[in-house]
Parts: sequence; C-alpha cells; structure tokens
Amino acid sequence: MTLPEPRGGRPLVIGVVNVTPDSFSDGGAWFTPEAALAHGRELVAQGADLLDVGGESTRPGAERPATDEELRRVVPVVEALSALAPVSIDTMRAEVAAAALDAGATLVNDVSGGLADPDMAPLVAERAVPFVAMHWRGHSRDMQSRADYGDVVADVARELTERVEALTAAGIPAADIVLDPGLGFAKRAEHNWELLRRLDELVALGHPVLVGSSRKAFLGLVGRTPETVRAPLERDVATAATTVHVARLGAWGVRVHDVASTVDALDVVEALREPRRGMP
Ligand code: PMM
Repeated sequence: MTLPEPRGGRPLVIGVVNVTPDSFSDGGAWFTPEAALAHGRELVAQGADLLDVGGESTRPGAERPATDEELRRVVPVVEALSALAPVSIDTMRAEVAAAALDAGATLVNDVSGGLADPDMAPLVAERAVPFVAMHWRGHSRDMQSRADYGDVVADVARELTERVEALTAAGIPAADIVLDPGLGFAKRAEHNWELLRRLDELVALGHPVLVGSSRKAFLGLVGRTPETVRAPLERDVATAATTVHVARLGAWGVRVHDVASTVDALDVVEALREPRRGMP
C-alpha cells in the first residue's frame, strides 16, 4: 500500500486504539475486542483517517507482554477495524506485525524504528507497506535513564537518519518511511518542548513526520505545579494546542486519543490558511 497523503496540507488524524490493560492514558478502557471495536467505530465517526492498534503499553517503566498475549490482544481488533478504516499496527515485534498485516493492517508503526526486532525491517520490506520509524533509545522499563542529549533536535535527527539508512539498506523504499520524534520516549519535558518547537528541522529531513504528543505527561505539567498536574484525560485541550503548532510546521500526521478535539483544531488551522477576502 502507498503512504496515505494528507489532503490540502492538513495532517492525517491517527486515532489510538490501545488494547492494553495498562497504557498511561486509557489503559483498560478498550481491552476487550468488543470495546476496542466500538471505540474504533467512534473514532472513525469523529473523523479519524487511520486507526493505530497497539497491544503493548510503552509508558515509562512498563514490562513487556509475551508475544502470544500481544497477538491475542491485537489480531481480532485489527481484523474487525480494517473493515472500517485503514489500520496501522503499533508493535515492536515482526511476528505481531506479520499477523496484523495478514488480518488487514496496511501500515506498521514501530516505536523502536526497527531496533527492537532484527526481523522487523526485512518483514516490512517484503510486505511493501509504509513504516513509521520512531526515535527510540531502549525499552520502557529503563528508557528515561537514556534521556541524555547535547542538542536534542540535532541528536534525534542524526539518530533517525541512521535508522533511515539501515531501513533502506534492508529494502524499505525511502518514500515509505515516516519519521517520528518519539515524544516522551527517553525524553524529559524540556526535550519534548524543544522537539516540538523545532519540528521544522525534522520535517526538513524530507520524510513525512508523525507526532505523538497526545495526553503525554509533559502536557500535564505545563503551567502547573506537581500538586496540580492535569490527569491524562484532562490533557486534550493541551494536545489540541500542540496539534495546531505541528500542523503549521508541516507534520504529516498526529497520533491522538481524542479525535473530535483534534479535528476541531485542524479545522481552525485550515480556516486560518484561507486567503482573506477582499484583501489585495
Ligand atoms: N506513543 C505511544 C505509543 N505509540 N507511536 C508513535 N509513532 N509515536 C508515539 O509518540 C507513540 C506511539 C505512547 O502513547 P500511548 O500509550 O498513549 O499509546
């Protein structure tokens, strides 16, 4: 499948369907196939262009599920949701990606950018599907100890470029590779802000750029003290503000939990782009 294209410069809205008991913002909410299917249907009705199905929580400190368990979580959901919308599979395991592609997924979203499983890049090359390579420095259990950067944007750009080189060497066409700065993955709040501020430098690498800021901890803290931090479900307005920003800097897509507020925010960006009537 070819990479979905944003229409009129408007980023694609990728709705999150986490089939996990423990994701930080919606863990447990859509854990049964029926609940996940109902949620996916709602996200499509709200305007999601794609649905991203994942069966492994990557919140800081999380332990990994066994492969069998991850397969059990995602395959029935991918199968059901692919009838409604294009589905991406959020996994670091080639075996899970293969089963999800067989079940109807058309894009692979790997938060490790192919680093966690040496079989991932060859599989994606063979299946000829688009691949999201996120910036990653290690599994969630201890990733925050790797949040060590000189210039975070330059370091992330360099490490993503190295990923592109390895992935294209494995046979994935460069045009099929989407890059993602990996907000919150081995990053402290100041790193996430700097990556958002200078997202144009990542867009300049020449690949579509996906941004996943939705409900992340740094948005809970902004303007607050540790005592008054926003809970994950209270972060959708802050998420929408980042969506407006990255849309203006040329993001290809945004991965979000709340599709309705994201679509509203993007409608505003689009309205502001229209030329002023009556003006020279
Ligand atoms: N974040 C999470 C999971 N998958 N995939 C991409 N490409 N980018 C992200 O930022 C990203 C991701 C963690 O968030 P969740 O637990 O709410 O799904």
